[in-house]
Amino acid sequence: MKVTALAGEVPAALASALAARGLDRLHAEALASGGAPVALLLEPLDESEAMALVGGAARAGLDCHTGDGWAVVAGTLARLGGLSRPDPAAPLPERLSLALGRFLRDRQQAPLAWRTARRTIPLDRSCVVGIVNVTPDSFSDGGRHLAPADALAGARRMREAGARVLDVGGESTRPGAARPDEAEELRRVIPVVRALLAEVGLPVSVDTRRSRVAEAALEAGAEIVNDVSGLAADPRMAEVVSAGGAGVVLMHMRGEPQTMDGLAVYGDVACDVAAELAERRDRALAAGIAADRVVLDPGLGFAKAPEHNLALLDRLGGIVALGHPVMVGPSRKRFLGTVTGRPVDGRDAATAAACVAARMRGARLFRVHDVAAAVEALAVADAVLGADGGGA
Ligand code: PMM
Repeated sequence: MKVTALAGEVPAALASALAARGLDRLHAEALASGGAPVALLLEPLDESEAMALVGGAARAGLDCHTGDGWAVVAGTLARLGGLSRPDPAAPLPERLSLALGRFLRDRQQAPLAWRTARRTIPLDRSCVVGIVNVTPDSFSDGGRHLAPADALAGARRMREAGARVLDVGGESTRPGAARPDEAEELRRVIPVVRALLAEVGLPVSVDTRRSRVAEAALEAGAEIVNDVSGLAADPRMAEVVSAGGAGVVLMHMRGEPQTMDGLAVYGDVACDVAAELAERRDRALAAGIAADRVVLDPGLGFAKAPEHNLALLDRLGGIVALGHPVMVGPSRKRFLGTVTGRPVDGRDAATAAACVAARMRGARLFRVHDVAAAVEALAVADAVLGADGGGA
């Protein structure tokens, strides 16, 4: 007898092995998806919930470890489905079955498109978002695009290189940066949004924490709001996004760019960031923003030490499982300098590598300065992931 490890991405490997042995592809994929490995941390739990979970997990054939107020359950998706199905003989406490049901629903939703104010952006392949910073002081490209004509020339090159969205920002959010007032931010951003829409023809996103700037940009034709505060900085922002039907990027950050470095303290960074982003997402949905307009972003470099950024890239699955497309913005950031020893202007290859790592963990959108390098690297990642028929 021959034993072959169907390693790597388990569902894709399983589906291919079954399809190669005569099962039709859809049937093979359905069977294989149940074989996907899952490991869940549940907390806080009271004692009766923990006891019920231990019993339910044993009956469902899942591994379960419990501690003080928490439990870890591990096994396959199919077995987790078994645990969450109502069992009249031994029902799970309601809070537990609701939480498991929500996890399974979100995980299933794997959206392959992003709805914005003007279109639906397909995400069956990687989407590279080109950065157009109209700031005098952004850490890597400050001053380069300050004049609309320069912004336009840069954006045209990004389009030729394969960018599918342009992200325009008028405020530098590097640690400790001084904030422009609202009038100055509007003065920087709005003419560039108009010029890009008239001349470049790509969807425009506005990178702002101010509702007035978002509103003016949407009126000018922008269709996405990229808010590094996750809608927390301005109480009107959620309403503006919802009323404009805009796509929205909810990025994780703590505090303000001026204070965030002191807040990079985590018990378990991947779990903490996923939980804090889930809260932001829930608030956005409660404010009337449709789920299919929401993209989540771990906020690399925002209230994160270098090792936090690396752990977040490796464990992006916790954010992907929340059921929204995921964006990452590693471009030229300090943690890449820590890894490679390169200065800011020598980090584009490292940026492309970080994008590929994130793509392998399920990210779909990549906010970068050097579009050409990222597009090329991600084309390879997309091809590798697509090579098995299903992809990730
Ligand atoms: N990083 C910066 C600014 N905006 N938006 C999102 N969604 N994600 C990011 O990682 C992010 C962002 C800071 O980088 P820059 O000054 O080079 O634009």
